[in-house]
Amino acid sequence: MAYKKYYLPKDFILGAAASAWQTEGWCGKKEFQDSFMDVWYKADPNLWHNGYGPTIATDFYNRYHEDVKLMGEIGLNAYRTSIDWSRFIKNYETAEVDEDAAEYYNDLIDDLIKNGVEPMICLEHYELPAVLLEKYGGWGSKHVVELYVKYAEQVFKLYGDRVKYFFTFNEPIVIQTRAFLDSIRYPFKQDTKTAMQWSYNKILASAKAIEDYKRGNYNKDGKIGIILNIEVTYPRSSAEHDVMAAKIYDLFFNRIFLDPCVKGVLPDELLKILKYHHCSFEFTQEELNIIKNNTVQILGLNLYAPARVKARDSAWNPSTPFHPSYYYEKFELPGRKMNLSRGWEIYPKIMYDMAMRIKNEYGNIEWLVTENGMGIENEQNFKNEDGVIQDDYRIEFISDHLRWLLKAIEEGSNCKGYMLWAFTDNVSPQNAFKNRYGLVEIDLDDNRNRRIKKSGYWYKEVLKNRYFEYKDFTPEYK
Ligand code: BGP
Repeated sequence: MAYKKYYLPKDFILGAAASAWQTEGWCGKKEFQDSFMDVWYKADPNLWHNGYGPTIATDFYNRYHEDVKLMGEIGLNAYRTSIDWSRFIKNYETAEVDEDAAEYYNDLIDDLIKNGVEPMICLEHYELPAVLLEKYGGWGSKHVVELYVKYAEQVFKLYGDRVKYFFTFNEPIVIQTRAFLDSIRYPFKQDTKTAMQWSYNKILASAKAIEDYKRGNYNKDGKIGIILNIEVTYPRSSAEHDVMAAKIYDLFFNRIFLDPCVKGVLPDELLKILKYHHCSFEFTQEELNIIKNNTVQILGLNLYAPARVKARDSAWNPSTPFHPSYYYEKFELPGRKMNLSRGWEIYPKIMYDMAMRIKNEYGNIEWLVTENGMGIENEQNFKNEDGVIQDDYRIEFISDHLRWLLKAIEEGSNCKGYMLWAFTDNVSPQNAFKNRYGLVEIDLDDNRNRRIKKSGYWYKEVLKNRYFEYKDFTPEYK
């Protein structure tokens, strides 16, 4: 098999990502500073794999110097994490900053910069303060939107001079979809209208934070965007009913955020369908103007797997509340390649297809792959005699996805970088440490000690040489 060299464009950012709640642990948090993730875990730790959760996580709060040093050694161009709103603020109504937390984030950011790693900061990676859920119903409340904007402003004021990349949210659709549409997660409600209101309010909150950021003029090189988990959506067939199913899926799970965040307008078709099913969200013209005038300056996309859908085969149960799957069913393509640990299809061409969509339908806006990666169970079985995990599958996964992305860039995509999920293994929602994602292992049997995996050494070489080698030919890649 012939191998080919794939070169990274000159200023292409090759980095890695994580979030506050998935790494930090509760150390340093005051008693009232629970986040949504914390109360979800506390509600029933048994639902979390082997009982692990955010309690200690990777103990990043105490070990960040060690981790940042490793990032520097590997030569990461950038590291994305979040600020935990629930930790950072002491009084959520006035947005009074918690000095200890502010000092910790300050030092983390400085340390990253000192080690040559560009910090990227996300303002919400599901870390909504739990008390705001209890008191106001969380993101369903416009008051919470205002509190978020006040909090965001404090972050900009403290770190905007040094942080050049801010993101208002990570995957803002996820919590309400799982909790209020699918009802598979805490607080286990089924309420479509609430789910839709959460989505809309987050769109509004994002636009308001962007407005605030632009007004503040914190950094002449600074940019602000949002991170979406948009899925490339393929219909089962080219038949009209399947294509329609895919269109509606795309509307509810992609365009609902993508259109307002990038184009400033909510899709009309979506509003019509919601009205028809009596689950429209509440909005005002003034809010729509704010959304229109404050679109993102950069877009982050988390790309893991495609969505494949078909028209429904079975009738809808009319006694259940409306769910977008009224119009579609998920479809499993026979023969598809799978990551069985996570249950996600592996289809690297999504990088290219998404890049082309952003180029052709979203004004070729500047964007980054803010997450892509491979979570694998029982990785300790892949250790060599020196104890180093031989994760060749991860190297293959990254290479294959990256080269599709590079092909898109050659064809004019405005993609500026690729951030692997994740730098170290960390805690997933409910799956906890089951599936390992990191370039660096967190050894739970050995005091959470860090050990670079084979993929970490490989990443280091790619970062140094600015190219990698991969098979010259696979059936679909031309
Ligand atoms: C993304 C989230 C991350 C991370 C990742 C891996 O959706 O932004 O926080 O968790 O998925 O998925 P999982 O942790 O479910 O395996």
